[in-house]
Parts: sequence; structure tokens; C-alpha cells
Amino acid sequence: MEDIYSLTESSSFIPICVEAIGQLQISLSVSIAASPISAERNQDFFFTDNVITFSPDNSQECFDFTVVEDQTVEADELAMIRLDQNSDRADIPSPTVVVTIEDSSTVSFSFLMDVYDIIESETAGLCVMMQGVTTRDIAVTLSDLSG
Ligand SMILES: [Ca+2]
Ligand SMILES: [Ca+2]
Repeated sequence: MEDIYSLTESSSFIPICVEAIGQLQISLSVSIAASPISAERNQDFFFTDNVITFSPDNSQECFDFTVVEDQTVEADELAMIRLDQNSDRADIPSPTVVVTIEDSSTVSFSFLMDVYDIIESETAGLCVMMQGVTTRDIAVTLSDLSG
């Protein structure tokens, strides 16, 4: 497996590929499984845990890691993919990789009204609305055009 996988929430899936390095004259199997870190299985990603059988004819297998595109602005989410040996003949020097799901959701901001009429010496309340869902703080800067 590569050391780091990264994909955006909107990019649907990446293949996670496992390669057997060395000469095989018999079949060996390893298990591959995802475990959530901050990403939640079946909510942020789909991955089918599997047993991979390597044989003299088969030295590479790839599995789709599928991301769920939601509408929530949130921190990047992490999941771990882990290989486990089913035989002491299979050596797995680096058994885990981390997959980073980069958030690509947006929220939009608008003023409640297009035009505000104020009489001199009065104060107007400007209302800014946010449309969308966020699990983290987002700041907008209000400034006038006078500089
Ligand atoms: Ca998400
Ligand atoms: Ca999101």
C-alpha cells in the first residue's frame, strides 16, 4: 500500500492497492480492514473488509474506498486501512495507511435585505444569513466601501 491516501469528499472513490512482494509458489492470504479515526464508516466512507489471496498468478489486488459527499462544512476526516497476516509466512512491515477525506462542502452567506434605508442619526442592524450546515466556526468580514 502507499503510505498516504488523500481524496476530496466530492471525488467519489480511490482504489487502495495491495501488492505481494516476493516469490510465491503457494497461496497466502492477508486481511484488509478499515477502521474509522474521525471519519465514520457508512456515513463518511464505504469500504468492504476483505481477505486477499495472493498466489503465483496474483500479486496485486485493489479495493475501492468510497467517500460520501455530504453538504456539511467540517474538518478533514481520517480513516485507517489495516493489513493483518493470516500466516506467519506473510510479512507486513507497514500494516496501516491513513486515508484523508478532504472536506469540499461550502456554505453561503447573504444579507437579509438587498437595500437598507436609514435616516441620519439612526442605526440600522445589518443581518447576515448563512445557508448550509457547518460543524466548525466560519468567519466573514464585513467592510464598507469607503476604505
Ligand atoms: Ca463528511
Ligand atoms: Ca463535508
